[in-house]
Amino acid sequence: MFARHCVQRRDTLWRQAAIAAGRYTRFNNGLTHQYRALSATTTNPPKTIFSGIQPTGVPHLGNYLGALQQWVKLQNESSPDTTLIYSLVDLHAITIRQDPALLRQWKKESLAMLLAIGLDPKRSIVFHQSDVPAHTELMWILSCQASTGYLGRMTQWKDKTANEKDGGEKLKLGLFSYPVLQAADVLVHGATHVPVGHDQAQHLEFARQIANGFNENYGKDVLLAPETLISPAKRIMSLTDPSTKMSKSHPNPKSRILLTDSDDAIRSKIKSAVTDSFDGITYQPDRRPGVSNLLDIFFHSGEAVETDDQVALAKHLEGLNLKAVKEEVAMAVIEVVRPIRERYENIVQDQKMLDRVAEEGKEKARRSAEMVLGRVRKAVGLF
Ligand code: AQP
Repeated sequence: MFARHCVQRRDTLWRQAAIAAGRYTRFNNGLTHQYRALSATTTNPPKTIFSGIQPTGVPHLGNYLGALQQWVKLQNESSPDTTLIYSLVDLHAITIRQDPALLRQWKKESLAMLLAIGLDPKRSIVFHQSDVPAHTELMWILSCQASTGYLGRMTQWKDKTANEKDGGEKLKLGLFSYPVLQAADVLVHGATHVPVGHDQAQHLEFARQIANGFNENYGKDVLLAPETLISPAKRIMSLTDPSTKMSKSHPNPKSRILLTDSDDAIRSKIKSAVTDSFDGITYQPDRRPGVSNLLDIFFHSGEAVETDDQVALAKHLEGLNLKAVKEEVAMAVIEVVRPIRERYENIVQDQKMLDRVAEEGKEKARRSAEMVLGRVRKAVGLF
């Protein structure tokens, strides 16, 4: 009875939030098997999808296959009453010192890139995180609940502090506490589902725990613990060091394929990707990380590949040598990147349109965040 009551209450809250944000746009599309769970029937409450990307440079193939591609898929395949909110998380970007002029430029370019990959600002709310102060206000309130012990055990924090020799003098508070901001990003919009790459799964678990802890403390169903949607392309690895993930900030530009790379650049980066000297083509991520990463990239890069999984793909490529496999992989990646790059080159020139999209996104995202923040303020006694 109690559970049923909660479901109905959430249903109403989601609907109210969706109406407040003007989310009942008509949208027409079929659903793939993978995200069938997200199709709202008349009996299910509407879903809210939220995700973000840091504007710290041109997104790479790992960002695309691990996250952005899913954002577009969700946009195109979700039921009409699903709300989609995608943020350029510039406040996360400054947890590491950024050149202000460069950050400004990256913000603009990243917005253009989100449109180039296929996000439609009429259907999805696309906005800069710092345009919506509710994110930071909720972060502060949640910071007063968050355990420093839990934050200190986060893998990314431990990785970043592992080699620290001067007692943490150089480590900044923002880098330690950004999972709280990430939790606020998601919770303030009442997100039900968060599509991310595997590296973000632990942070999402933290967001769920903080939401449940908050609700326990305040005895109310104020925050909603979201589900994590891990993309099928969980973790695309660096081309030069396949033991680490492909990343925007890696010092070696050959380690990643950018969504703005030319066909030749893609061919050359894949050609020089680190592999091994074992015979044949096999999918063994532990033993053959480089070759397996190329198979992952190939498998997730195209509908042309008609195999069930990467092991089957390796079998399919059995007769080829590594050079020929790299050429195949490069062709598949070029097919993915080329149309995005071409759209991007046009969109990034249109400053007026980009300003308008950012402004509209800001207004919609502010409205979307109002309801949860209002409930939280009331729950903790701020009004
Ligand atoms: N290599 C990857 N494979 C699969 N998914 C990935 N993601 C990032 N790298 C990979 C997913 O992309 C989304 C946006 O990531 P982000 O920009 O917010 O931050 P990040 O995870 O720190 O990405 P980078 O590219 O490595 O940036 P830097 O170098 O600036 O830290 C997330 O959903 C992430 O999971």
